[in-house]
Amino acid sequence: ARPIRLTDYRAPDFVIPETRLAFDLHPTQTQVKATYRIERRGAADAPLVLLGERLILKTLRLDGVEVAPEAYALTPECLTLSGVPDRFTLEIDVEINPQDNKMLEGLYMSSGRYCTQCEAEGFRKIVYFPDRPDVLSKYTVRLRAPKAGFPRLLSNGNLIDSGEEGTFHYAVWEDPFPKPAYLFALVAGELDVLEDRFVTMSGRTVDLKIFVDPGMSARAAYAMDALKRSMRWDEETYGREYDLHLFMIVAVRDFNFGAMENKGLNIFNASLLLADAQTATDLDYERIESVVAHEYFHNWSGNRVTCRDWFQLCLKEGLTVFRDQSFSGDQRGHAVQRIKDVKMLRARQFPEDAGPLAHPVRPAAYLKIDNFYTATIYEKGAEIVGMLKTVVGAETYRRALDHYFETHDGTAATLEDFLSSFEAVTGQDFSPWLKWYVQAGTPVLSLSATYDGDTQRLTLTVSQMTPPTPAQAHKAPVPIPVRLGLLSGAGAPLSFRFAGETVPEALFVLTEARAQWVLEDVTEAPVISALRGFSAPVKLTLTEPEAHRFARFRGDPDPFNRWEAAQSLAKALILDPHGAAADYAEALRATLTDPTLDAAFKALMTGLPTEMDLAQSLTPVDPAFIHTRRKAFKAELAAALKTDAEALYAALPAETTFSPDAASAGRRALRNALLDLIVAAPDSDADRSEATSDQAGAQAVRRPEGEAPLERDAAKPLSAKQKIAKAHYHDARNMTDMMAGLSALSQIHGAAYQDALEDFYARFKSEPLVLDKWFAVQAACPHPETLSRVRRLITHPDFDRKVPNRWRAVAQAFAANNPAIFHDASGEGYAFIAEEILSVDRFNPMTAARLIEAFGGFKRYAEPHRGLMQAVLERILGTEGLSKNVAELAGKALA
Ligand code: B3K
Ligand code: ZN
Repeated sequence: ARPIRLTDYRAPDFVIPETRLAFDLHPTQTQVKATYRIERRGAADAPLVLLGERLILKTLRLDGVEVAPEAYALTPECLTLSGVPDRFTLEIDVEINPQDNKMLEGLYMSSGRYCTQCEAEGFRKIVYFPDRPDVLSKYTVRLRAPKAGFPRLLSNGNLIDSGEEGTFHYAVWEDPFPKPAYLFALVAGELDVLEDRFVTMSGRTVDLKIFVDPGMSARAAYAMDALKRSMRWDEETYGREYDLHLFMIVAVRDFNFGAMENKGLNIFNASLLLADAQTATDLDYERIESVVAHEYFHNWSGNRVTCRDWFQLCLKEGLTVFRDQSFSGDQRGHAVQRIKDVKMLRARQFPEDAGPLAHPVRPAAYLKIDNFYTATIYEKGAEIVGMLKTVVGAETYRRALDHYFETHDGTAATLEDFLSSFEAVTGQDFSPWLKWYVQAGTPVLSLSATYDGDTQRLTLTVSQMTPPTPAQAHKAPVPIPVRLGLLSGAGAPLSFRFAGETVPEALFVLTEARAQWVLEDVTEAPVISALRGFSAPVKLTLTEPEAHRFARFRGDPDPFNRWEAAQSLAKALILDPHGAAADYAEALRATLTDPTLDAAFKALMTGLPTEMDLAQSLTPVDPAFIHTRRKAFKAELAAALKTDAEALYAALPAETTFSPDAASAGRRALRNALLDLIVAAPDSDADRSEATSDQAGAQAVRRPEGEAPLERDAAKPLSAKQKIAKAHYHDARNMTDMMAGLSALSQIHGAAYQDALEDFYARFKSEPLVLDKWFAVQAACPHPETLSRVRRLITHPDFDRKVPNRWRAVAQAFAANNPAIFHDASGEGYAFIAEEILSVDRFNPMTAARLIEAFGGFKRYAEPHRGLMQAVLERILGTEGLSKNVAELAGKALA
């Protein structure tokens, strides 16, 4: 297959100002009739090329006259008409089969309902069209279906007509805003609705409707609340008002990813929309809030101003992620939000940028654009917008964005257009920022300091280097904003003079490969607190005594750097085979007992770096060493803090009434983080007998299928921590606490865990979203027995590969969240995931391909992992009938 390249971009030869679609919905034989008004813009002899896949072409009429088969060319991917006039009307009738569509792209059925997913290239699976984002058209859509079973007929825009035809009915929708085909959507079926209203800043009333499975509308209340807050926030923060009279969201169970911003008709994965205390965790609430906001914000950043081509994907995604992160920060607190966002960036984007799948935020070529909905495009893209805001300041940023939205409204724009808006309002040159978009790799920022006590001068020498990445050997410097402050040796803030002013901190921007910054009036040899708030997505190296990190851990006024200091200390101590936890425990004790810090922040401070985080700091990666060392360090930390943790835990009783607000969620997060620490403590002498359960589990891997787990053979008394975890689970009044209890039990393993799993299943077997959690917790359990358990889980009657949520609950949870077992030296974990990828690739390549990432960094691993992972990738790549999606990623991973 030939890659698509950015440099090959050509403006379309034809535009389609008007599109009329008529759907006669049928599970296996849906008839689609399209009528386009077409105008030539390119060369007089350019043929009209329409894209279409898996369509049965019925008729083709040009200006009302049937086109003879010899006048057009048809291939499995396109329909070409030569010698067409400069202006004409084209009518196309096709037939499609939604029920057979298990790739969940185009028009498909989910739980007996019709729904669509068009981004990026799904519209061509509905009807022939120039399916590219720079062809914007005004849509009028007629839907027709039996009244029975399909009482709701929804599409984009406003409902302009509806009526009945015997046992059938129809609805006609008109979207007044020209849009690219990827934003088209329809939904038909039986749905309950939760309704509300929003009055916009100019006084227009917008009807808000959230459609869900019958009986579930109460669970949409939180999403509705989040939607109204998002609408208000975008008005207040960006001056962006909603533009239609109606805004609809539909929840579906079968969805390849999170949600989709179709104009006026967002479609969501039900897992990111439905919530109540009994079925959703605080993390679910948090994600619902941010995804509802994200999709809503796309109405401006993505829909009103869209992308010229898919290479500009980050124009809408990076900007919209930055907007949703700012929103969440305003709703829930910026310090905690920033830490969570950076954790996510480091967990997903940094490894991507350091491995064979590294690509620029604006890639130069692709085989399947689906493969580029990556952490780099989304998260690194958001970081670039954040840096721009940091350097120009909040007020100028707002003016630049106003300029961007006003200048490009109704058009398909590029990243250059985005940067020119900053140039327009500042008069400065922003072209150096383009390097962030076109260069892959995470820059390394090195900092060293010399202090002269006589002159009270601190000289900082800074330099940057971006490592080579595939197809990019040499990198130019990028602009790096560095927020920096100083602390005294005792950990108190230390002001200094810079550029003639005495300041508590300063913002420097490194634009060259190296620079020196001189800080004056520095009254003592300071502790440096650099890159505050993680002011740039770089890896900072700063050689300094351990005591400096402890000083920041204890008292950096910048909460991000306080957390960062703790994390970097923990990382160093865990990876050092002799690292001891005593000092770390002291500093954490001070944090946990500090009354000025909020609970959510303390919860984050209590969490140690994950095994995935640690893997990034060790070459070659030895997953078993990381697992063992982390467990040992955590046990030592937990033992040192046992009394405090238990007292703090007891002082935070479970709340009897549930509120999803940030403060309540923060208290639950802290209580659950304490539980996690408590169960990590080694057993006391009285509980020693329990220690055998680990060994029993290890043997269980080799136990013949169907035999009862060994640990259940003998009824052993529960250890003290098992009792705590068990009580936590059974006393839980909400899903957050229940899952925390279950996951604590999974860490200890043993009979109490198995009992809780059975109890959980019995309670929630008819709640698919909750059952996903039941599968996921088992797949992520770091006990060796999990290797055989995942094989049993895929034979469970509730397991279904065709439902992406359920499949990910096992496959993704295992491959991404269970490094110790996924990387088992036997290679069984790799083999399991390879088989899963290949099974799902047969019908849903987009979803299957995402799991290739699990093998992406194989070259960084020690043997036998490296060789085993390589063999698995080779086996995948050598499989006959492999999709383009999986082939592209597996091929790159091996290159
Ligand atoms: N724009 C969609 C993502 C589409 C993914 C297609 N493979 C959701 C979002 O980012 O808001
Ligand atoms: Zn998005």
